[in-house]
Amino acid sequence: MPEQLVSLEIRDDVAWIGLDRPQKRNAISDALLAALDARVEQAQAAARALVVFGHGPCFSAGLDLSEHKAREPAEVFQHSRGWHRVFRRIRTGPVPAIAAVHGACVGGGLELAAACHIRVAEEGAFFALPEGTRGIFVGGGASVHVARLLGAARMTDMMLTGRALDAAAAERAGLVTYVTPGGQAQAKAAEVAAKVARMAPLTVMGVLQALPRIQDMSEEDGLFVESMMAALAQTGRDAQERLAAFLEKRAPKAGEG
Ligand code: 1HE
Repeated sequence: MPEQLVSLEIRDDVAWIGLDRPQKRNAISDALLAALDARVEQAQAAARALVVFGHGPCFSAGLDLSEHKAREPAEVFQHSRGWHRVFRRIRTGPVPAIAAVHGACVGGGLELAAACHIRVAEEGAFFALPEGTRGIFVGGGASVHVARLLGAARMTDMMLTGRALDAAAAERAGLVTYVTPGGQAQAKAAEVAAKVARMAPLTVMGVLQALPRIQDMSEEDGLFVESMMAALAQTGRDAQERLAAFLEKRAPKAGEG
């Protein structure tokens, strides 16, 4: 039987996407990347939040180095563009994605986590960009997206020295927004995903579609798009019902969940 490579389970509006190649530390081979792409497409059609996690001892060891020993420049270029396509599906798709990280989250594994919208890490997780040690460069979007999360200065340090960030340092740097005790990343991700799945669809659309684009705009253009998005969200049926629920004391107060 062929290896499954990526598992998918849907429970209560949440899709659980598991990198499932633990004997190779979930190293991302071409086949695993294709399986991930297919699973993400299925999950986005069926769920309101998705969680990406790793089976076995870690999240992911990144690029499958065994497939990269001898590739021509044009092949590497197309391969990198392929990673961008798959991660773009996650980043710009309709469903918020949460990475639940334990153990190693390195190289392309970190790029995958960075493609998700929220990152949860357990104590003991670590983040690194060992490309320099291997004589290669990032190719799954890190120069743009990891640099935005961490700041180019920290990414430069990680790439030039091979330094790893533990979960606490990753939280201080803004890479992860929840740190849990060992063994608890998936439980926390489930809690976060349940909240995300209940959020108003047009607000989710604004956060996933407008907010990242606004980061690339001038101040005036960004504020213009924000107002357009507000006009769209606030005049929807969902807003009318949710605002009324608060005013009639049927909805939780801010911070209550
Ligand atoms: C692999 C890979 C891999 C493990 N490609 N086979 N990524 C890296 O440079 C990270 C390389 N991996 C590691 O540093 C370590 O494996 C870990 C810290 C992630 C985990 O250590 P450990 O002790 O749990 O496992 P291990 O004994 O090192 O590895 C177990 C097996 O997985 C072993 O194979 P085996 O047949 O000898 O059992 C390893 O060879 C295999 N394995 N990682 C292939 N990455 C779009 S560009 C992105 C660029 C990058 O991602 S660069 C970063 C690459």
